[in-house]
Amino acid sequence: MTDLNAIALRLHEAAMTATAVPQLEAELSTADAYEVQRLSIKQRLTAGERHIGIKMGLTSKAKMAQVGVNEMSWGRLTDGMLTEDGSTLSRSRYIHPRAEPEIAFRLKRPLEGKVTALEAYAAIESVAGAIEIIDSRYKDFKFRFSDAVADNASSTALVIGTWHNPNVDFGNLGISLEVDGDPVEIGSSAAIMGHPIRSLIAAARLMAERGASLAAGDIVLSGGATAAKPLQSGTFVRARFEALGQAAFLVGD
Ligand code: OOG
Ligand code: MG
Repeated sequence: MTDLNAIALRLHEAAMTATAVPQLEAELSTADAYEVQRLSIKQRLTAGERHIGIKMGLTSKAKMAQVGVNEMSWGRLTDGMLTEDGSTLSRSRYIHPRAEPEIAFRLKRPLEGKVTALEAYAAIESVAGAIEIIDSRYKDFKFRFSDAVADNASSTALVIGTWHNPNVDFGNLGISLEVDGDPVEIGSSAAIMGHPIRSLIAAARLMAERGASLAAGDIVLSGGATAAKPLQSGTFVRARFEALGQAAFLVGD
């Protein structure tokens, strides 16, 4: 029998010490991979961090192509991962961090299982442009679907821009990711499953398969609209979003 707790502890340790680990030897079942994820994030919750929502993974073609995995996943977000907009992120706390522009939702109602687009819209309190910082704990950022699920879908930090009223039409907004003012990735929120609302609907459905659901107050990250960009110390990373403003951070040592 695979010791899921041992794998969870290994991945948690890797995240806390910014040390890459080899890819898992045996391929976990999807159920086991989500259980490892739960057990690993439990370490953070036991240490005092608070669950704040979830992140969707691989909801755009650009993201799937970058990591060679074609299946959507989700991971758990804690308040320890929140980085204030405009602040400095310390590069040395991570292994090989990358930034990607995303749409963030904050919910005012729970969402569980199979929901319609209308129900998903009705649950949104506010919407924002965001940057997710991902940092696979596996060597060379290489993984299979189940490895990444166990590793909390590579989540490590998030920066959220100003929250907006959800009546902004966020289906096809221009997005650019800049490093030191130069656009390095250009895209649209439509790259996220054709429309980011579909990512929120998928979040409720995929979570239900694991006995989980979204609560009022939860944040949901849509998944990256473009490929992710590796972070270099001393640079300024900003994502600009049509109609939603921007989110930004400095990469420190
Ligand atoms: C997996 C996580 C994917 C996204 O936005 O698609 C993800 C990875 O690329 O490491 O966060
Ligand atoms: Mg992401």
